Amino acid sequence: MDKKFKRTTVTSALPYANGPVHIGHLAGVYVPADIYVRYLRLKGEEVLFVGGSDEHGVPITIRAKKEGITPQDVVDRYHTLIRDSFKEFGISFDVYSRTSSKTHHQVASDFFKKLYENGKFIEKTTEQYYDEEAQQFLADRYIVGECPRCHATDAYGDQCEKCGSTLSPEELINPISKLSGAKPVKKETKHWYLPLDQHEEWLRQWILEDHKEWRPNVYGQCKSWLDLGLQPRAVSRDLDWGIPVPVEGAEGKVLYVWFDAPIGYISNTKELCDNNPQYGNWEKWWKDEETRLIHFIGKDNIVFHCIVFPAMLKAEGSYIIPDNVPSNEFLNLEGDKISTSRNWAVWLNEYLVEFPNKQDTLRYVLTANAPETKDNDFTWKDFQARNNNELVAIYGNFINRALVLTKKYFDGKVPALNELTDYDKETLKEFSNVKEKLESLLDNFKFRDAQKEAMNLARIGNKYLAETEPWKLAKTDMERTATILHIGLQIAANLAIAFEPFLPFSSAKLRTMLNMPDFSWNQLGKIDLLATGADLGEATLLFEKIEDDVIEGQIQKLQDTKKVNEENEWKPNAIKEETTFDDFCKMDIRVGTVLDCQKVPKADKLLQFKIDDGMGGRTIVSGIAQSYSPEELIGKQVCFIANFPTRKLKGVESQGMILSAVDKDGKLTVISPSRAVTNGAEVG
Ligand code: B3M
Ligand code: ZN
Repeated sequence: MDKKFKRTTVTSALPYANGPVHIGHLAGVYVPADIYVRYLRLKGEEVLFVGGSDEHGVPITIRAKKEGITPQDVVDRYHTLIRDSFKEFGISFDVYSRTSSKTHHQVASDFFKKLYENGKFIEKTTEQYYDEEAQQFLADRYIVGECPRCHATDAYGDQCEKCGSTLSPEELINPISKLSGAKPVKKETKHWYLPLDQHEEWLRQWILEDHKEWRPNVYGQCKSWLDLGLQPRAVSRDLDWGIPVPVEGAEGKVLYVWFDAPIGYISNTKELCDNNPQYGNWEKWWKDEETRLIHFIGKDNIVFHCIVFPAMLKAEGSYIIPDNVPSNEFLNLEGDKISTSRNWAVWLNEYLVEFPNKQDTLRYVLTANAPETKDNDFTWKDFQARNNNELVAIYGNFINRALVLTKKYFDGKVPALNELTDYDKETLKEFSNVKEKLESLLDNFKFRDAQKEAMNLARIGNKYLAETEPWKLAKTDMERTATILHIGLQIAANLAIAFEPFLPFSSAKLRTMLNMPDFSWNQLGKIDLLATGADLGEATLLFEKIEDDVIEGQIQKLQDTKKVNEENEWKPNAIKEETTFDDFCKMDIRVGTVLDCQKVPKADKLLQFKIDDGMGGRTIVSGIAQSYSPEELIGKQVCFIANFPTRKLKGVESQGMILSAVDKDGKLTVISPSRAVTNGAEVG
C-alpha cells in the first residue's frame, strides 16, 4: 500500500432491499470487495469492510403498494435475506447494517443540516408532476408514458427500459400517474440542490489529472460527465418514505435516496465503532488523511460515487474522499441481461439450496469471468467446466494426491526434504515470486488475473507430481519419494494462503488438512511452511465434480423461465371469423374534426366530443379518458362510425363511435387519417 496511508476503509454498494441478490451483484461488487479485504487482512493491514442495505427510494414504495404491505415490511424481509446470503458466501463484512436504522437517520439528517446551515445548497422552486387524485407529487418512477425516442408505451419518468434512454418525466408523451391512472398536472414545489457545477473545477483536477490510474471504464464515464458540464442536482424529494428533510417548511419531503445511501457507509461505520471499541473511533475511518477510502460498486453507480458523493463530502469539509472506485461492468446470464422483473437471474438464496457447500465454486467462476473491463457472460456449462476441469482436476487433484500419498507412505507426517534434483529446483523457482505477482495484481484490483496466478500455482504442483510420479517411486526410492511429497506439501500450504482471499471455505478446509492454524500472507512463496515430521490432519476432497444432470437441471430451469416470459409477452388476438363485403359496407365510417372535448362528469373513463362531421355536427361519447386528456384531441381529425345506434352514456346522448387502436397495455390511440381530409369523408 502507498506509504502515505495507514489504513483502508472499503465499502461495497448498499443493495436495495427490495429483492434478493443474484450472481450479478456478487460478481460485480461483493466478491471483488471481499477478495481485496481478505487480502489486506491477511497482510496484517488495518482494514474495515462496510456493507449494508439501501432501504429507501421509490422502488421500495412501489413494491410495498403492489403487495399491500408497508415499505418497512418490504425492507425487513429483504434486508435479512440479503444479509444472510452474503454471510453464506463468506463476504466478510465488519458491519452489515441498514439505512432505516436510527443511527443512519440521525447521521444523514445531521449531514444535511450541516450543509444546509453552511449554505452549501441552493433552493429552487420548480414545477413537478402532481397527481390530483392521489394528492401527491409523483416520483419519476411513478410516471409512465410513451418514450420520446423509441415510442414504447411503458417508459418510466426516469428511463425507458425498452431502449435504455435516460429520460426526465417532462419528456414522456402522454404521461400517466401509476398511482391513480390520472393524467398528472404540473405543480410548484421547493427543493434543495447540490450545486455540482460549483464543484466541477476541483473534480476535474482530482479525477482527470490526479487519478489517471482509475479503471478506464470509470475514468471514461467520469470524463464524459465532466465534459458535458455538471448541473445542480436535487437532494430532496416529495415522498413519504425516507429521511425527513430536517428544515422548517419541508413537510412531506425526504432526502433523495442517493443523498442518504452513501452516507449509510458512514452511519454503519459509526454504529459498528460505537458498539465495538476495538475498531476505534469511527472518525478515523472517515476523516483521517492517512485512511484510504475505496468504493466497490457496479457501473451504474459510478457517477454517484465519483462525482456526487465526493462533492457532498467536500462540501461537508471534514471527510476524506475516495482514493479509488474499482467498478465492474455487468455480468450477463446465458447471453441475456440479468433481469429481476423477468426472473432472469441465478438467485443466491436458491443457489445455496441447490448447491450446498459449493460457495467457493461460484466465487471461483464469478472471479474467473469477472466483468472487470467489459460485460461478461455466466453460463452453466462454463460453471461446470471450470469446476470439473480446474478446481477438481487441477487444484483438488493435486491436494488429494499429496495428502493421500503422505498418509499412505509416511503415516500422515510431513516427510523429510532430501537432496534436490534440477527439476525440483526449477519447480521451486517457478513459484518463488508468486507473492510479488499476486500483490501487484491485487493492489491494482486485477482479481481475475490474480486468481489465475493462484491457479497457476496449483498447476505447478499438479504437474510436479504428475511428472515425478511419487506413487511409482515409493516402491524403490523412499528418500526421493519423501522429498517430492515434502515439496508437494509445501506447495499445498502455499495454495491455502494464495487462495484464501478467493476461496475462503476451501482454504480453511485445506488448512485443517495440513494442520496449519496460523498463516499469513508473508509466508507466501516460502517452502518451510510445514515442518518435517509434523502431523497432517484428515484428508477430505477439496472439490466435488458436478455432474451433467445437475447442469441440465439448471439450464432447464432457465428455459422454463424463458417460456413463462414468452407466454406473458403480449400477442395479438386471434383473427375473428371471416366477414363479408356486404357486412363491411353496412358500416358507415366517416372522418370528422374534434371541435371540443370535455370530461363527462362523474365518469372516470368518458370524454364527450363535439365533432364537425361535415353535416352540421354531432356529439359522441367515448371511453378514452384514461388515455387522453380532453384538450389533447381538440383540432385533431378522427374516424368514427356514423351509423352506430344512438346511446345515452351518463346522461349524454352519443351519436356514433370513435375508432381507436387498443395497445397491449390497454391504452387507446385514436385513429386519424394520415393527411387532412374533408370532414364527412367516407372511410372504406
Ligand atoms: N442501492 C443502487 C444499486 O443497488 C444503490 C447503491 C447505493 S450505494 C450507496 O445499484
Ligand atoms: Zn424508449
